[in-house]
Parts: sequence; structure tokens; C-alpha cells
Amino acid sequence: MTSPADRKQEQRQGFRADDPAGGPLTTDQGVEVDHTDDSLTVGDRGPTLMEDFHFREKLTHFDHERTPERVVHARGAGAYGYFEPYESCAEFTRAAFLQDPSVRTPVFVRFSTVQGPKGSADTVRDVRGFATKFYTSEGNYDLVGNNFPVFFIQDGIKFPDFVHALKPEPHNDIPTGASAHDTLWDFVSLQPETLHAIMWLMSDRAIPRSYRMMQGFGVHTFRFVNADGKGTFVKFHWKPKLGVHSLVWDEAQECQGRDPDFNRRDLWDAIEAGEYPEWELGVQLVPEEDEFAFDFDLLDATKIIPEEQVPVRPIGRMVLDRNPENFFAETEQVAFHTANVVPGIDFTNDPLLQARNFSYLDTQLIRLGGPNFSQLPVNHPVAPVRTNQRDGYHQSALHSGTNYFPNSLGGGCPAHAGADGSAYTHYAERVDGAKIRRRSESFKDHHSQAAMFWNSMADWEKQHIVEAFRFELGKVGAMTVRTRTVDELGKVDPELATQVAAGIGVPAPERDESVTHKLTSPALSLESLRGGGSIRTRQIAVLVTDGVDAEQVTSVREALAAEGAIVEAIAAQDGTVRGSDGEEYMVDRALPTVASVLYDAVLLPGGPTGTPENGSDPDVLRFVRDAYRHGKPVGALGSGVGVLSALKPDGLRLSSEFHRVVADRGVVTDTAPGAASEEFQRAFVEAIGAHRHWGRPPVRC
Ligand code: HDE
Repeated sequence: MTSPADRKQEQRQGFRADDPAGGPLTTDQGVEVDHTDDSLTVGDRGPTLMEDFHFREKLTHFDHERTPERVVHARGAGAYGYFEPYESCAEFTRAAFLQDPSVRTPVFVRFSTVQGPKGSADTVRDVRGFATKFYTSEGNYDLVGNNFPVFFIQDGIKFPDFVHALKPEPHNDIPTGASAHDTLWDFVSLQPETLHAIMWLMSDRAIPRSYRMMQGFGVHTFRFVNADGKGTFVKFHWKPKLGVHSLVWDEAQECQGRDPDFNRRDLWDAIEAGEYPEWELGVQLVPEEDEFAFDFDLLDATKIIPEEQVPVRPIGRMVLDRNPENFFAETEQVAFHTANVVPGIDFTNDPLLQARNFSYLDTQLIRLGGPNFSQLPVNHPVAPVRTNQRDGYHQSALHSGTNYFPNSLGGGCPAHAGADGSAYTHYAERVDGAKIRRRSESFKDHHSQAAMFWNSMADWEKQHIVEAFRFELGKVGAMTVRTRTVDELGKVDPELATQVAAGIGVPAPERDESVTHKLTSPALSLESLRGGGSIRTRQIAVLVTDGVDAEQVTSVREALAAEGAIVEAIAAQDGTVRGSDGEEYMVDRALPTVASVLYDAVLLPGGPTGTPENGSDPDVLRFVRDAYRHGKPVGALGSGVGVLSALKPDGLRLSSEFHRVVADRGVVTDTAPGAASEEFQRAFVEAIGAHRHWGRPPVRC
């Protein structure tokens, strides 16, 4: 029997265009072609003939192979998978896919960056989109979220202004995939509702290590509706099983050049390797009676409900286990829409959400060229579709019968859904008021939660935020904009403003002693989101050379592989190296083709690589120095410890004759020769599990 999760895959097979018999090349009309390398000309050197229909068809198709990219979220990567609830959520929602733990619902997820075009780099400082299409038995449900729980504006009417300010500047189309420019900060400094999301943007959340290691949020307050018609406010959270991890800014920038596809490659490779990424879906539920129980408005998308106030209740899990077959057909043509809801899930009057409910379909009509894009394989529901919609560009279905309602000639079909409660019914919210164009007073506090985010950060997170502000504002040409932004930051936290100002050549705002936002939410710090120290799928570089201590490499390799990490041996050239035992060992990558920023940790085994003379090999030194500077775990064994000493990290404790295995701020060393001890292995695995290590002394070489 087909499991419901397979239905989408079966349906996709029906759309396959490959000829299983592998017949010869044809034209679009099915006429066989025996020559596609030369056009039809008059003689050897004569003009090309119009009648060469194969040539014209080939070029014409090519000329039309681009569709407009998304106006935002242009660059993305997607995957298929499934969702299964842990238990029935019937108490809160009648949504069929949230009822039965034995039913898996197929999904397609697209992750994206926002600012840059389709060809921009992955590791830019930006929000990441996290959009999920659930192909439920009751129709498609789209949860179109981001990896931040708050947005930059409160009302969708400001979206074009915000995006115009964020996008490359109109006169020169600069910068690509970056927010560090005048127009964005001009807007931010004049529109303080942006401040909370801006705090997130300046934090390490904006440079995720992997799509597999970031949270997702529905952002808006939505509404669950149960079978009795009772509503409950709901906020959606995706929590990654591998924990939430980020890059550091210097590393993220280098990654943009070393591997612009860093995040999409990571997702693709993990799925191909059977390391299926997994997230838990959680909900924060607020009874309707408590709508006004908060000191912010639930309809304001620039606010979170602190998890300490309303805990996140896990309701199911999602696994991504299949890469798309065709990027354009699936990841590019997928169309998400906040208004794609199923019975049991409804909207609130959040003015940002209301605007989105208009915008997505509208933009897709032009991006996908007409109203029939729900027929595309990736968009097609697994639930039956029976409409009276016909015609239009790209209609590919053969409809028969009538196309209006009511009808008698078509036997009255499709009829209205029956009284069995399976149809979508809009929540009967009572609404009453005068027509006004005015921001609600309840939306006017723009600083408390921005400050709450700041207050909740660990020291190293605060430092990264200050550095990010200095980087971004340091690239702003207009000093007035720099000053105005810092003034705004003063209303969030005077210390933050002072520190930022000190780096960008503007005066710190006068301290306003009345600014004392005390809120905190420990759940916001990356410190609380490490995911249990798993090192699964972490990429570990082992620097090897001829004469490397084979026992050490093998022992650590085995220990790391047993924990699910991916270990790669890197040498000056591809091919093999001869170990200290005389055996040949395969090299996975040549040093010139990789860089430290592509790895999570580095190991320096003993052998010639590690001797102080060879330790000064500039490429090896650079590799280790970068890993060290970026807070990555560094392991060194035997004479490998010499490379670390050559970097002169004053004040860092390293292994010596007296202290064999030493772990200091993620640098794990053991000068003993021979196989790595269990103590070393444990300490190194633990260091990798902690992801990054801060407060290291600078290296002097
Ligand atoms: Fe979007 N957004 N958005 N957005 N958004 C689009 O839809 C829009 C907002 C998000 O992988 C567009 O098909 C408006 C919040 C994601 O295909 C467009 C407003 C959140 C994606 C659009 C917002 C998002 C989009 C561009 C303010 C997080 C990528 C192309 C009212 C909760 C989906 C398209 C994908 C894409 C409009 C704000 C998430 C133009 C008007 C808040 C993940 O329709």
C-alpha cells in the first residue's frame, strides 16, 4: 500500500519527461534529428537558411529560457520530505494533517536568502526564508516563514518601501546580497519599527552555518480552529534537530568566494548522503480570551511571544529526504502563498499577513506566466482538484464538461462540498469599526523587544552584534544616517549605541537614563540552542603529508566517523600520501582547492606537517590560523602541536610533557606519539559538539 507520504512522489513520476527507451534526439514536434552541430547553410560558407526549423526551434527555446526571478527570496534551495504529528491536535485544530501520528504528509521546503539575486552567494548577512508546502489530504497548506521570528515592518503597505531600501541602490545596482549600504540604513533610522528585526539581522542568526541548523518561524500570529469552531491563536516554530549554529562574519565573507553555494551544497550533500535533516514543529498557543494579556499586540509581527511566557509545545516533526530532480521545474517554479490554508488553520488581522495574502498570488501570476501554475508538478496538490477555472496561459489539463455553477448539463458537478464539515469555513470573527488609515497605538513600542533581544545575548553574541553594526554602518556614506541610526540604538540600549558609535566615527548619543529595558528571554541566545552537542555531518579537515603519523589519523578518523562526522584528509596535492607505517593513504582534497572556512574543525596529526619547520608552511598555517580565529575546534597530536605553537597563541594552554591531553577554549592537544588516546578523542568530539569557542587569545603569527 502507498503511504500518503509517497503520493507526492508517485504523482511526480507521472510528470517525468524522460524517454525510458532512450530513443534518438527529436524536435519539439517529435521529428527525429540526426545532426545538431551545424545549421543548414548554402554551401560550406554560405548564409544560414530560414527553413532550418531545428536550428530556429533550438535558439528560440533558449532565448526564452528565463522567467523573472522572485522580487525577494530569489536565491533558494529546496527539498522534499514528510511531516508527521506526534499526537492528535484535535483539541485546537481540525486540520487533517495534524490529527494522526501514523499519517505522513508529503512536504516541499524552500530555503532562501532575501536581498540578493538568484546568482548571489549563500553566506551573506540576510534573513533566510523557510517556506514549507504541506501536500495534505485536504489540499495544500503553505507555512511561508523565515529564520527570524519577527519582521522589519508592521504593515504590508510599507513592504515596497522596505524592499526598495534594502535592494541594491537604483542608480548602480550595488550592493549585491548585502544590507551594508546607505538606503537601507536611511530607512531603518527613520522607521524604528525595524529595530527589533535589525537586531536579529546584526546577530549571528543572519549567517547560519547550514539550512539544516537554523530555526524557522511562521512570524505572524495565526489561528487554529477546532471542529467545534473554537479558535486559538498560534505561532509556529521549527526547531532543527542538529541545533542552531552560525558562522562568524569574517568566515561568512570568505565563504562567499570560496564556495558561493555553501548552504545549498550542504543541504544537497546531506540528503544525498542519507543524513536527512529534521525539524520539530512547535506551537505557542494562546486562548482567544488572552488576546490582550500581553504588553504588546499579538497582531504586531515585530514582536515575539517570549517562550518563557508561553512555552513552545512540540507537535510533530519534519524530515527532508529527497532532493529535487530538476532545479528549475521544482525549486524555481514552486509557488508558496500564505493564503494556501486548509480547514482548521485561519488568519488573524495582522496587517502584514493580510498584505501577504494578496501579494504572493499576485506576484506568481507574472513570475509563472498566468493563472495555471498550480498544475506544475511541484505545486500540484495530492488532494483532488475540481474547479470551474479553465483556459489561460499554460493550461495543460484536458477539462471536459461544463465550467460554471450552477449547471444541469454537467450533472451539477462539481457540486458544493457537503455538510460533512470537510469544506473550508472562514472563522466567523466579529469585526466592527470605522475605516481609518492609522497605526494602532498598541503597535507603538519599538524598543522594548529589541532591547530584550540584546539583553538576552551572551557576551560573545553582543560583541558580534556590535561588530556587525560597525561593519554595516561603516559602509554607509552619509554621516547623518550613521548618527541617526546610533541615536535610535540609544533608545534600545545606551551601551550598545556607545559601542557602535565608537567604531564608526560619530558621537555617542547622550545617555538617556530613562532607557532601562529590563526584559530578557534566555531562549533567544544561541547558547541555549546547541542541540545536545551532536557532531553529525560536521566537516572535519585532517591536514596530512608524507610521513604523517598513520595511527593518529586512523584513530581520530574512526572516533569522529563513529559520531557521524565527515572527515576529509587534505594534503598539498591530490592522490595519496605515504603514512609513517609505509602504507599509501588517499587524499580527499588538495589544499589549494579548499579553505578552512569550508570546515567545522581541523586536526593536525603528528608527522612532517607538524614539525615546526614545516609548520611554517604558509598554506597550513593560514588554514589553522583561520580555524582558530573563527573559534573552530582545533585538535593537534604529537608534533602537530608544533604548528599551533608556531602561531604563538599567547596564554593558550597546550599539551606538554607534564600535561598530556589539554583542552583550552576548543583547542585540544596531546604531544604523545602513537594512536590518539580516548581522552583526546572525547575532548575533541566535545569541542566540535560545542561548535565554536570564544575568548581565545589572538595569534601573533
Ligand atoms: Fe514574503 N514574499 N512578503 N515574507 N516571502 C515573497 O513571493 C511579501 C514576509 C517569504 O521560497 C514573494 O513568490 C510581502 C514575511 C518567503 O518561494 C512576495 C510581505 C515573511 C518567501 C512576498 C512579505 C516572508 C517570500 C516573492 C509583507 C516571513 C520565499 C516571490 C507584507 C514570515 C518563498 C514570491 C519561496 C516571498 C511578499 C513579508 C517570507 C513578493 C508583501 C513577514 C520565505 O510575494
